[in-house]
Amino acid sequence: MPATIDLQRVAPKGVVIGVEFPRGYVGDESGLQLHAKSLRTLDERVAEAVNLAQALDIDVVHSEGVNLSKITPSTLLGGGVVERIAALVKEQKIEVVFVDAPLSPRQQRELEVQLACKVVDRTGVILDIFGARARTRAGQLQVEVAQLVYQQSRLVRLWSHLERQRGGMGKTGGPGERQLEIDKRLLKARLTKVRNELREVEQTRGLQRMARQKADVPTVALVGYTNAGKSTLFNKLVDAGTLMADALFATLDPLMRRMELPGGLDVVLVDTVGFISDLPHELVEAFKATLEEVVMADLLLHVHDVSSLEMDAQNADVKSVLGQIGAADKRVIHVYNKLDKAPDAIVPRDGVGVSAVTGQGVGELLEAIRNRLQADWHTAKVQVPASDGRRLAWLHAHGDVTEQHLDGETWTLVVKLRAADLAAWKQMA
Ligand SMILES: Nc1nc2c(ncn2[C@@H]2O[C@H](COP(=O)(O)OP(=O)(O)OP(=O)(O)O)[C@@H](O)[C@H]2O)c(=O)[nH]1
Ligand SMILES: [Mg+2]
Repeated sequence: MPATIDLQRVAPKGVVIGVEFPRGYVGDESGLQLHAKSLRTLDERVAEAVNLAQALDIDVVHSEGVNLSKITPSTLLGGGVVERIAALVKEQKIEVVFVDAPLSPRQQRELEVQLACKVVDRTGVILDIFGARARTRAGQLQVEVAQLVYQQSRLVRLWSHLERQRGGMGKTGGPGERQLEIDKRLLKARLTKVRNELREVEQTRGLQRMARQKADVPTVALVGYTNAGKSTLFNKLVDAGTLMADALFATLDPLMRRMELPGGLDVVLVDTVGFISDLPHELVEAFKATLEEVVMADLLLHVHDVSSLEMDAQNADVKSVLGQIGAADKRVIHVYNKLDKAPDAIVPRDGVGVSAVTGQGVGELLEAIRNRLQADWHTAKVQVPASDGRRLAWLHAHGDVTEQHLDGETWTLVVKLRAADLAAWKQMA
């Protein structure tokens, strides 16, 4: 997988620069668009950028926020800032400078020349994090597509895997063809190959999803800002062995477990990638497929971190991504997590307060999931002869039996059924 930053190396020294754009600025001549104004202050965004850099094992020795009064087209940052950072790079032997903004290919190259070190922008960093954390084939392929598309515009360096493949491709290009043209062709070929493979993987996933739908197993997807505690809660709920880490994006790919809710309702629980502010649009595109599980889910659990000072801004970011992938109108339960860390937090009435670590509130959450999934089910009181094992078994398999008692030779049951199952039951009777 192509990576902007070499993860094999031990903690390269880095500098992080947050950027405040001039008022009213919406993009530059290269067509790069800024995302909607963040609710975060410059300081908060710098802190988040430092977290991103650390997630890539960069040893951040300096970070700062820069207020741009005007845009310098060639380098984005003004000459004074560039000079100052260049001195720091030299003095501290900095290997990488992370500018937390969209840089045009030209700006990135020019900054690399003037700072005399590697320069990465927000999209590049997030792509690398996603790439490092991808755990399923589909996730890896999606990140690679996004990376290839990103690199197509900048081709600043060649990747080893492309070079390796070059050997097998025979003679590329006529004499005098520029290296850049060859690179572009290799890149395009690779993109086609990865996209094809991705299509195959997605087809399989689609088939699996259809099988689940046919079996009437509802899907419940955990969504939320990165680090909200989704994977921890997922584990608490299903006791599955998901990777957990106090790092950004510990989960990249949807991870699914089938589980039984108290009362016997089977669901598939899906853990998903953490959302983040200003998700590069390349990634929103690439992840539409991964997030398809979210789009197709019967119910979303939107996990919030009540201990975070940024809960409101994160909430807005998650809602914005849900809107972008077409999942804004899903049924959702708001889950307010990490109550153990913020015991005085006020849990909004529409939500459930939990601690994924201590297990507080988890029983209530399971109950809420079941109630929401069954909100449009019908409750029926039915009587079945005790000898009719077939129909009794059918009821238990398709419905949620909440009461039952045997009176002589007849079972009386109170059972919740989907509308379609109730109709089927009536046909059988
Ligand atoms: N104190 C406390 N810590 C929690 C709780 N839930 C999660 N954490 C911690 O928060 C950190 C992030 O948890 P994860 O479950 O990895 O978060 P996530 O939402 O899956 O993160 P991404 O996969 O990166 O989006 C870990 O260090 C957890 O131990 C909680 O209820 N209380
Ligand atoms: Mg996770």
